[in-house]
Formats: sequence, C-alpha cells, structure tokens
Amino acid sequence: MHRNHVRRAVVLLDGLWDFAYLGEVDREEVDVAALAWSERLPVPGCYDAVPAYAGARGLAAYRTTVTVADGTPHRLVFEAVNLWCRVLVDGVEAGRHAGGFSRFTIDLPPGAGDRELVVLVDNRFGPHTPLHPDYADWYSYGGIVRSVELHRLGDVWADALRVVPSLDPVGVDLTLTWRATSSGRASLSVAWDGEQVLAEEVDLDSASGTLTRRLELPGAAPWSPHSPVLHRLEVRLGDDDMVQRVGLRTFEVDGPRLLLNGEPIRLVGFGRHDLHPQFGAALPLAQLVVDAQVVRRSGANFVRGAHYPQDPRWLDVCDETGLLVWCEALGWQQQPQDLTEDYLTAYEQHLEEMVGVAAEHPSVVLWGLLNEGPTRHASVRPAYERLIGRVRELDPTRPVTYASLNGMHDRCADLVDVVSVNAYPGWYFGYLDDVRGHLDDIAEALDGAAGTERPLILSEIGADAMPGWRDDPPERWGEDYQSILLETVFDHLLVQGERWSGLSVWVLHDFRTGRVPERIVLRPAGINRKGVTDELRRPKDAYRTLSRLFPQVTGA
Ligand code: ADA
Repeated sequence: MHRNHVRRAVVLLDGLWDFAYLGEVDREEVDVAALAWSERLPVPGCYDAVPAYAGARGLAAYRTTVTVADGTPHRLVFEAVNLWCRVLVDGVEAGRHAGGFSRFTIDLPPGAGDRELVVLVDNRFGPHTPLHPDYADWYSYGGIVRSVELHRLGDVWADALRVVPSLDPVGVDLTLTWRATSSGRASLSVAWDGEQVLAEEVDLDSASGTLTRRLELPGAAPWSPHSPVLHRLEVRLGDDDMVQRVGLRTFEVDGPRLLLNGEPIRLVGFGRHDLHPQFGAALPLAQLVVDAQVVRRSGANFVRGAHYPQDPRWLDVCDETGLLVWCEALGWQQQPQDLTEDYLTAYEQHLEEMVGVAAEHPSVVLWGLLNEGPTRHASVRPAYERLIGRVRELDPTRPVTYASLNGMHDRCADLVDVVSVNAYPGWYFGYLDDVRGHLDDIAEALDGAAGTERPLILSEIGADAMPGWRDDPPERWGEDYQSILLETVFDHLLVQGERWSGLSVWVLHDFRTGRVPERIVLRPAGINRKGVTDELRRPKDAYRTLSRLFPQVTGA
C-alpha cells in the first residue's frame, strides 16, 4: 500500500518462506542448523490458519534469504509477528520481540552477500508474552502476520517523521528524527504535493537528533469523512527520505463534545477485529478494502480497532475512505494483579510501537488502551496514570480513552479525555425494555465518576445473532432480536438523546473466539456471533437496519 520511502532502497520480503512446525519445544534451545524445512508457507500469514496446523500452539520456524549488496547498514522491518519471535541472521541471534500486532525493527549484523534469515515464532501464551492474556474473546493466531521489509539505511537516514496539522492557520508542524553514522552536513528538502517548499543545508553533528519545521499551507484542502483529501509530504535528508500522506484535520474535546475541524461530530460505527476465517489475523488487502466498504456503506463514520493495533494497511484504507479510527493498544480484561512492573514496562514499549506507526494516519483520532481493564479498583489508578501519561507524551494531539467494563462503578474515568463504556443490557442481562434505563444510569454514574461532563462513547453493545435465525416473538440469538436491540440503542442515544458522542456497535463481523472450555460454550461453534455481518461479511438484518439509521446522524 502506501510506501514511506521512494529514494531509500526497500525490499519487500513477502512471499513463500521455508517453514517448519516445531511444536512443544524450548524456544531458547533450537538448533537452527539441524531444522528440516518441510514445506513453504506465505509471509504474511498465520501458520495456525492453514489446515495442517489449525489450532496448534507451539514454536514454528520461517526461513528466507536476503541479499545485501554492500556493507552499508541494513535494517529489517517487521510489521507484526504474533505472539513472540527470535530473529537469527546466518545462524546468530540478531534480535527478538515479544508481543504481536506492532512494528519492530532489527538491524542486520554487518556483512554482505546472501544472508540466511530465520525467524522462530511462538504462538504459546506465557510469561514471554506478558501482554497477551491466555484467554481473550478472539482467536490469537500465530505467525509472521504482517509484511517484512529490508531497508538500506546509508550514512544518514530519516528514522521517524511526525506531522501535526493545524487548520487556523492551515499548515503542518514537522518533526524529523534522523540518525547518522558520522557527523557532517546534509541537504534537507520538503515537497508538498510534489512542489518543493523548503530546501536548506543542515548540520548533523551527532549520531542522532531531531529537526522541526513549520509549513504554512494556505488554501490546502482539509481532510474529513465527507472529503478525505490526502496530501503528499516528501521529506528528503541526504540520500534518504520519508514520505507521508497527510490529512489536514483537527480533532478535539470541547466539554462534553467532540470537534472535528472545529465542528461538533458524533462518532457512529462498529468495533472491528483484524480477523477472517480463511486468513486468521493476516488479512489480504482485498479483504481490508471489503471491510472498509462494509463500514462505509452503512453510513458509519467510525470504527474501533479492537483490541490491539490493527494492520497499518487497514489504517491506510481508513485514511482513504474517510473513517475515523479509535486505535487501541492490546488488552483484554486484565485484573489488578496483572498490572505488574514487568507488564507496565512491556505495555509502555507496546504503546510506543503503536503510536509510532498509527500517528501518521489522519483517520486515527483516538488512542484507546486496556479494553475492560480493572478500573473499578482505585488501586490501579497509578498504573493507569502512568500508561495514559505515556500515551500523552508520545502524542499530545489525540484524546485518550479506554473501554470500561464498569460503567456503574468506574474509579478511573477522570483520568481520560473521553469516557467510554462497554455494556450489554438486553444480552448478558435484562430485557429489551431495560436497555434505555440502564444506559441512562451508566451515563449518570460515569459523569459522576469523571467529575465533569466529558465526551461519552458507548464503545460496545450488541447481541449474538445466528445468521438466518428468526423467531416470533423475536428472542436472543435471532437476527430480528439483534436488529431491534441495536435500533433501540441508536434511537435512544443518538436520535432522541444528546448526551452521547459516539457509539461503536459490537461488532462488524462474526469472529472465532479463544479455545477455553468454560468460555467457548457461550459461543456456538466457537464463533462470537455479535457481528452485524457473518464471518464472511454477509449482512444480517441488523446491518440493514443500521444502514437505514446511521446516515441520520452522520449525514453520509
Ligand atoms: C467484551 C469484550 C469483547 C467482546 C464482548 C462479547 O465486552 O470487550 O471483546 O467479545 O465482550 O461479545 O461478549
């Protein structure tokens, strides 16, 4: 999809790699030279999404060869490996990474010619993957699940580019982080939509640093869901470059309201998993485009990426289609005792990785963390303050939220910019007639907990529906019941009511859940059926109903 470099030599390593499934072996004690490479599997891909290893939890090995022309520094960029990996180059460990769903890099050890690259991938849960709960309500697939690239870095290179847009006056603030192998002068130039707007010489007198510049761009068109205009920003430093697509938009909290480009907006859409029955967590681009169309055609303007940082190509598609995205760090129903120092340290790194990737997308307007965490316990406030504080340091421009499980008893709502809550009246408890009252009670309780009225988002609500099942009168598990419940919620919160700033229906599509006996019995055939479409994105009644309703609020 979108390429971040035009001048830098980047080789996409996607394709068929040698593969060996090793199973229950010690991940630290593998004799890589002795491995029997029995077959070839695709990268990106999930090894437990192919029939031969369906449901497997164990170690696997992937191998390919990269060719390095000369001795200049080279770097491997992994968009995500789930859930843990060790990377060996010519038989020697070059790096490792714990935690899926986020980009990391590993520098190639010096050398030239053909280099053997082996990636040992583990999809088992355990202390080596502190951020992955051993049960979550989605199936945790393993593998090299997103693209891999080899970058030639040269003597000077652009390491990161942060672009902060403003609309009054129209412009962007750029922060370029650079690195160099030796000090000296380099040329810096910036082009906006192909036209050079800055050119100068800069002193690079250390191994790394940052350059900040402001570009005034009078008349440049803004980005919005109705008109998702993307501009092209190209920054060159020496022989290297960094290219970004920039959407000029602002997103702010104003008391209880959200403002997009200075105008009040209500967020209406779905929670979404990066999952598909055929591809596991490694969706092809064609499927990402389908997902965006399904969201857009309903009239939605919002999608919550649950419950981990989603594929950057998905964010590319959202940038292009004009969807507003809640980008969420990994987490699922942690308990107070889970928030250990090791966990929080790993989480901070994960947040850095998430923000580093997603901050370049104009579609991303909100940071979320720790879905349904232990926020009913005041004892976790220091941990939440630390993590929320870290997100704000990494990106002060986007509001922070978390999806609370504890609407009536939350003790941390005052720590976030936007208060969000998951609630299942009419599904896990109560009847349709109870839904409105319960949501009103939650809003009141959360306003009390937050101390002031902040934007309020219903980040999950829904009901399972078996595709094709209907009953008279409508009852749980029927498409008709799901449709009526969601219509009731939408009408109450967003047509009749004014207090709520957003709704993300749980969930866009049905999806496979984790294999834990006491939980899977609540999920017929192992599938969470709260999708408004089935696993293949075929619409249920609720999708059609919402497609009639959403445009009333979004104007789509
Ligand atoms: C939780 C959770 C989701 C989802 C939902 C459900 O609230 O946040 O991951 O699976 O439950 O369907 O029960």
